[in-house]
Amino acid sequence: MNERARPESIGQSLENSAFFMPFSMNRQFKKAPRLVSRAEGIHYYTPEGRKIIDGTSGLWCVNAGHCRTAIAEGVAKGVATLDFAPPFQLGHPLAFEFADRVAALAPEGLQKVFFTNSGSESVETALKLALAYHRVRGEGHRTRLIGRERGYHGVNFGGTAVGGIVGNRKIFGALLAGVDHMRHTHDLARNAFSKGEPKHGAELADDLERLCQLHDPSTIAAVIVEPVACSTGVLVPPVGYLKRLREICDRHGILLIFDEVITAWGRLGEPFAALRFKVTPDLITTAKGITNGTVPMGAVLMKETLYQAFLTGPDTSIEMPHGYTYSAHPVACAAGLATLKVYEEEGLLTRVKELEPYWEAQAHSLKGLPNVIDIRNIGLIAAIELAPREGAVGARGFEVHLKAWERGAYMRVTGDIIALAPPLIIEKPQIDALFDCLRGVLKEIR
Ligand code: PXG
Repeated sequence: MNERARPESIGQSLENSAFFMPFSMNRQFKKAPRLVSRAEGIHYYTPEGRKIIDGTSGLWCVNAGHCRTAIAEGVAKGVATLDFAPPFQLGHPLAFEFADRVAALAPEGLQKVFFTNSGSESVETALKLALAYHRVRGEGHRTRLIGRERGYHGVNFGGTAVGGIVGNRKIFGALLAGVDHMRHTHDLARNAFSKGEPKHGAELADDLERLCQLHDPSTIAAVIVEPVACSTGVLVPPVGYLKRLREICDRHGILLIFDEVITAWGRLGEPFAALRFKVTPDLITTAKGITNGTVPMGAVLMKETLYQAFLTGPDTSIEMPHGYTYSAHPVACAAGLATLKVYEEEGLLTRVKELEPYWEAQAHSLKGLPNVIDIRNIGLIAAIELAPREGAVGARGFEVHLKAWERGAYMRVTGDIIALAPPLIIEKPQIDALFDCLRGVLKEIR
């Protein structure tokens, strides 16, 4: 057995490790690490060889399942052929090919693609594009950005500012000026145990109208929302809510950005959630499943009209002073192209349509178990919300996370909400196994 495979040596060595783990309880984790060293299909394997069902597709990104040979081969070939190419004033064919392939899957009209390396960078890019778009059209007075409570838009300054998670914001100072937030849509009193889109709450979109009246709509550049807010516990939009947001934005000349870092790439049974909800935003941010999580990459899709607005200067001017060293990285493009091939060959971008009724029924079969106060679902996503323990919000949820791990399943937990979103290749017996594991845990904990 090699050093890496010995759990007790890992436990000892990690307590003084140099690795500052992101979004983690470093001290607690390093004392009792949970490690994975291999993955295949819908499973992770621990160094000691335990098989773990991946209930959250890694971090909502491994939509085609782990270690897909075709993607690994695409990446290997890509890195051996062209390891890097500067994206500024130079090109490589895969970037153009991949952008066209992504645009072909996008909602009608969103035909231009700007590449980034993560969801956070996609969000920053979209916010900057929105501000710049208004400015080049002579509407530089539109400087405000509107997000929503309980929204998650990554961790850079813009995304943290438009995001609506107090714990992610409060220790980082004033963030961006000119940002405001709409109310979130979570309403257990009216919508608990909804299947799919909840019935009540379309009128919550009118909170945008309130902000328009407060600030004057001519000062607002863009509104950013996740079609389904996943990180804060799977908040499914009420019927008609997104359409109403679109109408208010149209009325006031405000750009609508859908943050589809999670909801794209088949998670809701369509390449993009915008297609499922039949609401077309002006910009879409995405990442994660774009390369099946294998190589970091993100993208911003925008309406052709936005792109055209930047083409007004002389031919010799740089239209958009924005971009990253690794925008359209050739290895990421190779990974993306190989990923799309797998998605298309296996019908994964629409497979969830077939799975969803079964998934929904299994999720809701947990109703009535101790402490379960809500179950909600859409696409291949489900959340089980537990009542918090008195004086210890999140303790029960975290215990579920740990106990599920012991029983052989990995599930993300936010506070007392368990979020499930397995790879889209999952089969029905595996769905049963995932929910059986959770059922066992929920019966066990107090
Ligand atoms: N927007 C949305 C909607 C996201 O879900 C980001 C932006 C940022 O993406 P990057 O690639 O910069 O992390 C995300 C990321 C969770 C979880 O457990 C969710 C995310 C990241 C980590 C954990 O819910 N989403």
